[in-house]
Amino acid sequence: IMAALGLPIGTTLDRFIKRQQSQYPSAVGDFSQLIRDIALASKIVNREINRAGLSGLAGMAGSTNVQGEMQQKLDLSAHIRFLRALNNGGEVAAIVSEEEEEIIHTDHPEGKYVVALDPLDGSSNFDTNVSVGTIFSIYRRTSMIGTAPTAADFLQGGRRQVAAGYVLYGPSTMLVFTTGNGVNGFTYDPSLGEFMLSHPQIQCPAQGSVYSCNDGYVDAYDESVRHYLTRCREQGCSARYIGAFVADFHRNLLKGGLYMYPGTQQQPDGKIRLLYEAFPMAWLAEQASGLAVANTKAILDVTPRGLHARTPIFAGSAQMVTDVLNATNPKN
Ligand code: AHM
Ligand code: MG
Repeated sequence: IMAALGLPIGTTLDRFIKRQQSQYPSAVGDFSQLIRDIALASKIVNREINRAGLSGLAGMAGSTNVQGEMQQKLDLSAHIRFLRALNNGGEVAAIVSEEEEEIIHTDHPEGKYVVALDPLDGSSNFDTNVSVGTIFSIYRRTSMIGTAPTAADFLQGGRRQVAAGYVLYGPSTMLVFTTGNGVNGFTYDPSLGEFMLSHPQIQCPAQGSVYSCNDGYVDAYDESVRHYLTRCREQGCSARYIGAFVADFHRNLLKGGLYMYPGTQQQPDGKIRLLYEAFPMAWLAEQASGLAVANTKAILDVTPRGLHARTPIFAGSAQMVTDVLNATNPKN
């Protein structure tokens, strides 16, 4: 099957990136290298995750493994792996990570890009060997090359992303990303050490029969959201909630469904972070013909008010997102 960019299923990520770059004659390859760096870091994190039950990485930070070495919590270790790979690559001038309050400056102020990152999302799943993920979002910096990037480089808004995606460490490890020409999914072949194109041009079904939210919090949701959920149940929808955004989003992207983390009285902005969770996932959703909204507008049009700002989110199948949006804003 000729799929994305005229390349067949089974094409390596590397070839795919080369083909993509060849479409932009002026491209010098920095961006391609950046995607490779992310793939490399995710392979290393994948290896650690696979061995974590044995190596003691599943433990809390400060715990000691069998060799008596101090262990890092896996989310911290994933954070370090990504920082290192992105720093070594040289294309990235600064990074924002869920694991650190401040902007992290690399050794490469000449880098053209900045990256926002959740190195290990859903890490509360980790102790029990359930799926986790990495989420990333890339911008071309607006500050002058050669200087230290500032918050403004990261706060450009979701529509200014130049690439975004996630890695799902599940039964298979997958890299799913967009550069604004649709969404492509690559499955990791551990025997080759390569990501292979497996899900070209992913399209999210317009209608789905799954909703994903933390049912334990439903009483705290807005009445309109509760009504919408009641209607979902009456229509025979299933509930599926892994508690790892990447895993829940990925299932709904492929099969159709709605992921939501609404705001509540106590937490009007919910839990999901704009820069490295909501923006990248929202762009992926839109690129796959789905939608992602906050309370009244597209997530991608939300103005980020801080590096770690949060947003309510409803993301997935276009029809379901539209329905929940209409339920919450009946005058729309
Ligand atoms: P994290 O970045 O601290 O892991 O939090 C984000 C995670 C998402 O992966 C998941 O969808 C959500 O938090 C689950 O939260 P809750 O336990 O409140 O349902
Ligand atoms: Mg997270």
